[in-house]
Amino acid sequence: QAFFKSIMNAAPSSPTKRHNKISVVGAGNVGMAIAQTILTQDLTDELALVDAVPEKLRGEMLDLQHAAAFLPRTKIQASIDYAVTTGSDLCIVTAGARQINGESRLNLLQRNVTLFQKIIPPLVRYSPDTILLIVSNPVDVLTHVAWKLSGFPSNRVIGSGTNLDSSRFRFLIADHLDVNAQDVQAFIVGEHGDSSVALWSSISVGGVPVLSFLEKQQIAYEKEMLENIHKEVVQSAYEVISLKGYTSWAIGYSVANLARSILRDQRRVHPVSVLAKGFYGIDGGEVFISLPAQLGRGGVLGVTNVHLTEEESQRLRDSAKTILEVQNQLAI
Ligand code: 6V0
Repeated sequence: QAFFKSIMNAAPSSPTKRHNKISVVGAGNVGMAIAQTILTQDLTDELALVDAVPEKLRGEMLDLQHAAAFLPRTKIQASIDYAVTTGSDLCIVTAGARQINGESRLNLLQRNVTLFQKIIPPLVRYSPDTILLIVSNPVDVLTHVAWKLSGFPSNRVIGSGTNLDSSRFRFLIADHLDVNAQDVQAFIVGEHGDSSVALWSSISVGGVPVLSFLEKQQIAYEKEMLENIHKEVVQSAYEVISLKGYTSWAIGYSVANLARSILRDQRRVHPVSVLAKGFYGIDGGEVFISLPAQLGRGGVLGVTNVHLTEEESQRLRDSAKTILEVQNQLAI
């Protein structure tokens, strides 16, 4: 305080921007990549980390705090006690059980459901107005589980979904056409996983629709080439995991990008997992699946009415069916 004695009569500083708090549950590879991207991008005033392993959690907290001299000012806290998340505007869940050798995907999922039964209720209790952003896999089913456990309206429960798949897709298209990935508008929708759907009909680069441009110019393109780009997107997570053991940086940037749209009310459109019942002919149950959705301070503000070809909407409905089949086998 002594440092400031001479200017103590100055008008008290009034905060001009809203105070934000983000909590990240799960301080593993993905949670920490998200945390560090959020910090470097100055997206929050407070960051709370929660994990089940106290030593690792404290180690991660200290390691980030020690970077304070190089970062925008952010209060960083961590605890195994959910009280640390009190008053969060956004809670990001990345906690997940690891697959045991020979374990079925369904068994792993059931274990993650049990985990969510411990995680979601305290988050809701300490931050009743928060927005939940689910990242743990299988993300679409677990977003549905989180929605059920939270009792929140569906606009406040979002899954990171195919936001990452779409950025991989944009990178590959940009690489192929030798343009900037930020100029490529392209969406992968549906399940975050093997049955995802590439929306070829709506891809544009700098506002130019790609497929109709190629057709008008009579530039031959092979449907197979397009399918291969999509296959590469589906394979890319497996490839990164087989090479480095997990994925982290791209999911970190992708989730920070969602956090920015939500907390700064950017109203941008992202392919994320939302309650999709009734959209694009998806019926037969309450299912969370990725659709291009507008995100802002209220969470999901709407789903865009993008034109889908008959083949694309059929694939989307099939993708929803795949998720529902898994979901229906779960005990929540
Ligand atoms: P990790 O490195 O094993 O981290 C998981 C963390 O969760 C660990 O630190 C655990 O201690 C912690 N944890 C376990 N149980 C609890 C609990 N009850 N409460 C709090 N914390 C707990 O895994 P990693 O970080 O690599 O992946 C986390 C999850 O993200 C997995 O389910 C991945 O499949 C998923 N991903 C989702 C992606 C997406 O696009 N949606 C992308 C990448 C990974």
